[in-house]
Amino acid sequence: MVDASDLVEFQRHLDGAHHIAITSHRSPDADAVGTSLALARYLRATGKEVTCLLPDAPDEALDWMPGVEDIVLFDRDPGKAQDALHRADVLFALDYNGLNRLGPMADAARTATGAWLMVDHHMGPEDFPTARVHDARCSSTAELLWGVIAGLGGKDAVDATSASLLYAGMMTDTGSFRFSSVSSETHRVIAEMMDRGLDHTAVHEAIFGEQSMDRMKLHAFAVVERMEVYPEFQTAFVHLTAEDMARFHYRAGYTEGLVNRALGVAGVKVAVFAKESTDRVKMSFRSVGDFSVRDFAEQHFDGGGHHNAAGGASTESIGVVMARLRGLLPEIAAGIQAAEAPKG
Ligand SMILES: [Mn+2]
Repeated sequence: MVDASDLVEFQRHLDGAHHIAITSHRSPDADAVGTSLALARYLRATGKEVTCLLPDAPDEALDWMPGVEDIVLFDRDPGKAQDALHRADVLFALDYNGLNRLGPMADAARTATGAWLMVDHHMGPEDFPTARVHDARCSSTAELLWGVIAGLGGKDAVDATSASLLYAGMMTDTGSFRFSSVSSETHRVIAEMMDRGLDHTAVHEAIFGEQSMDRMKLHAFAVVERMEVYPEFQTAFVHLTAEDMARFHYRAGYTEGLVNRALGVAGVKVAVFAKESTDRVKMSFRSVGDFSVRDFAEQHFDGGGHHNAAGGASTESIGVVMARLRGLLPEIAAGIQAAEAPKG
């Protein structure tokens, strides 16, 4: 929920701003991109000049989002990105709360002189922003951003297109509305989106409906050849090597959802997906129920995130990471048991 007092500062900074930069995290997901584009649409409707900036490209499943082609990508056009960052009177940080989440764009962002405004739902926000709307219990940045726009008096500027952008963030960040972060407020916001002409079927279809043959084969390969299920520990792992991904002509976003396949195995309460990337092994953690993958990721893999959905990374080899995960199985199982034990 958005507190009206949080928005007084937002309004004050926006009133005096001409150039606004909207930024979000590297490997941007639907919540990051959808909120960036929806906020840009609202601010432009109020007469501002807005540039959306991302460290790198969103995955192909978001190609349908109106305006995505105009986003300035730091890794493709660093000069243009730097200009926009430095020219901005106000900079938004959406769906992240630490500048290191900008990866290669972080240094340029640190030297920006405008006022930072944050809207985010991850744990442990840094204090670089001048003002922020932050709620770690909220389903998504999209849900929070609706509260921000409504609070600033911009409800009428949210049309069917903006509604679809916000809905995409809410839908994907909640695993299609099944995570415990979903509240009655989440559904009230969706009701508002539907009143504005949201075509929720079209959004779902655009994101999950169609996929390339390469992606489908990569998922099939991962499930058949690279999934390890440990029923006695209620845990499943999936991993992909760089070679695996090259074999199926990997593109950004291809591995989206793989961790949920592991989590979907009957009896599995904790799932981990690990993949080799250029300089490190990247990991996604998911759980159902009371076991906190955020704590687990933080403790063992320099990660963080949410209670049921977290990320992490390691500079060890994929082989070492997988061996370490297997070694942690008893600890995970004990954690699941402890989390499920009756309290008090
Ligand atoms: Mn998010």
